[in-house]
Amino acid sequence: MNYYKISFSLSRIFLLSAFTFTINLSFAQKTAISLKSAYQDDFLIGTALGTEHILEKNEKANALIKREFNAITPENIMKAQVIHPAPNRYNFTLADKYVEYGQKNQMYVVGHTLVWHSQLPPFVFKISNPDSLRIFMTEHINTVAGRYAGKINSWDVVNEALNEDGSLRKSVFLNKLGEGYIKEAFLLAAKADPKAALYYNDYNIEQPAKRKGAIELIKKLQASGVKIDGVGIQGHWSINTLNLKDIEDSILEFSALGIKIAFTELDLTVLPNPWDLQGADVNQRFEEKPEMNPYKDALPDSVQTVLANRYTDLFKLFLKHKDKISRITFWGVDDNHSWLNGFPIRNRTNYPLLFDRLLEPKKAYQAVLNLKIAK
Ligand code: 9MR
Repeated sequence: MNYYKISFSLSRIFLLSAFTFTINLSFAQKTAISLKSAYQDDFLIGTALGTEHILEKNEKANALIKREFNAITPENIMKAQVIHPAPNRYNFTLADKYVEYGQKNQMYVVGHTLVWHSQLPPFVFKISNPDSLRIFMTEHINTVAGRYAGKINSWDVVNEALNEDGSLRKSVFLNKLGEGYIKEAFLLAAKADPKAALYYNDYNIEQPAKRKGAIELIKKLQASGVKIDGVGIQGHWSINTLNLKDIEDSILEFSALGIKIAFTELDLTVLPNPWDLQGADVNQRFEEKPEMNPYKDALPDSVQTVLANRYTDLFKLFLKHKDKISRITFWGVDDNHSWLNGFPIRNRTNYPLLFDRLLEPKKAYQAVLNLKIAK
């Protein structure tokens, strides 16, 4: 082979590999440019929207939401306190916009939440007799779920009805209506919006005692003929205490009930938690101290890596059980928009999500995406 032939063959090899590289690149770009496209055959990928997102105030955030997510949950604006502030008075402005936003962007629209002991309008706590509370709950579900019937894909019908030991939380609903209120709520929701998938949603229900309580609750509902389509495991976890075994056991046990599992409010706190506080009981708040806010200016690369690794572990598990999982929703769009900057200690700088404060993807984002690109 003379010099020309060799160089011709070499350049062919070079061209060919450059071509293959281009093909690979465009394949990766086409199939995995975003979370929602990377995971399109597995489960929905959602985010919680705040008012600023629903009103499309920030162009970059808006583009990010549309690019990355195919499911949305309203972080606060459908809670009774906001949507039903006074007897017979409803405030649908933001909820209407939220539902429109989901529809115009072909997103899976979640309703959050119909019955919750927290973020209730003050008048509910003044109701003294059971009949009036029942009327409130009935009208609330009929009006809210009824208004968006056919437009909401799934409702968190009852939120956080359990204590950590698996017993029923002594909420205003349990105290006045007895445990039947949960069944009543599901029946009302099914009637008001027959097409919506109906979920029970709670935090820490991956942990054994509370999980047992949730399973009992769901079994009772099923035994009485109530439609329940899924369970929402919120997923407010920590990079230091993430318990994959509990999560996997929960996926298996809940799925054995014949319902879907959604991870509805996923975030991983990176901040110290000396009281071993877990979950999302919004009544727990603690003192602000500088040592409790160690990453005030930036997240060190080492912690960034731990966060990425924890998310990798989680998404590997989710993929392993993708047939049982309907949706993974992050509780916020970016680190700046996270309730964990204010809970359980106010004014901290937390980094629990996949996008940073400048709305740029973090190492954890790439890690979650890589699980799909690498295949
Ligand atoms: O993220 C929400 C935060 O902005 C509110 O102040 C808080 C009030 O209760 O609720 C937060 O969302 C909660 C969700 O609705 C239910 N599960 C726990 C979430 C975190 O507290």
